[in-house]
Amino acid sequence: MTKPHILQVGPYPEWDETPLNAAFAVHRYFEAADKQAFLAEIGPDIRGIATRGELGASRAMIEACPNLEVISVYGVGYDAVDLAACRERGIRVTNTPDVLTKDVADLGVAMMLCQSRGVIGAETWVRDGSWAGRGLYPLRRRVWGRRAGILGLGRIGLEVAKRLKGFDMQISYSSTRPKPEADGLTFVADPVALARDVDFLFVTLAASAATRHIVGREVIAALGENGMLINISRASNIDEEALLDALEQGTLGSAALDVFEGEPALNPRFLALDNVLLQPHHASGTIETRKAMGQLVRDNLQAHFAGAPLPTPVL
Ligand code: 8YV
Repeated sequence: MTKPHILQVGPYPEWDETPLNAAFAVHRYFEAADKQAFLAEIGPDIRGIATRGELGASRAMIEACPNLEVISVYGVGYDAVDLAACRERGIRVTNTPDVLTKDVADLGVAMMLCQSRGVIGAETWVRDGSWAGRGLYPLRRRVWGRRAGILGLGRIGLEVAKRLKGFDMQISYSSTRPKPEADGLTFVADPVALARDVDFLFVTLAASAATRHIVGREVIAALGENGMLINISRASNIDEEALLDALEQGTLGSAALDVFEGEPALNPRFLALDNVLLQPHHASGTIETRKAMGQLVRDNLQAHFAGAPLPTPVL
């Protein structure tokens, strides 16, 4: 039997490349020098796309593949896949939920701790001789017992809340509606009101056109000069210009960010700031989770081509 032809949008770890190449005829989009010419040549053969959360699949890419049947996303977020283009042609879309939830929550909480206690600066303080030369490291803010807000109480938001309870924090959340599973958490419908009442604001929303810049100037101002914004979702949920202005002017205390507009080429204004912790979009980046994500990407593709139910369908 001939292997289905698939388009691979970005690289995967070696442990995924081998089984992917064994099961499919793989065309590596990311290695093509002339991407348009590459798509024009192999597009008609392509029946599946294997992509990553942040890379997605654009309408142009989808249209260049007239025989496309399925798009399998390595990631829970599928906002970079043009779903309208998929719906028009009945193209199936899958993602990798659940397997990454706890790692993403872990990194969010690690970023909060790291930033609030100044762990990176304190490490430098030891290494550059400041401890011996200048004395004690400047004091930073406590985490336990303070107030946390979670914007978007889905799977990841709930896991963040579970962890924050261990720090005896007062936890509030904003979501489209109150959630029965939000045991011990206070519902605040308005994100501005949520931000006003907390010290740490976690953004754990699934991104969509409706959530674009939901964290705008008002939310950032409400969080204020002692507040910290932690983003482990998508950059589009935050008005980055407003965030940069507030961080530069000190009207927002600090931020801890795993995602950026135009990443990995982030706005250089971030690099000049010392009140922001920068991470390279790796909240799901553990060996265990990435292996499970890669397996699920293949399981979805294989189920589709075998005519079996998709394990984790989006569309
Ligand atoms: C990325 C993600 O897909 O789950 C998501 O939505 O953004 C991530 O897991 C991951 O960084 C791999 O590129």
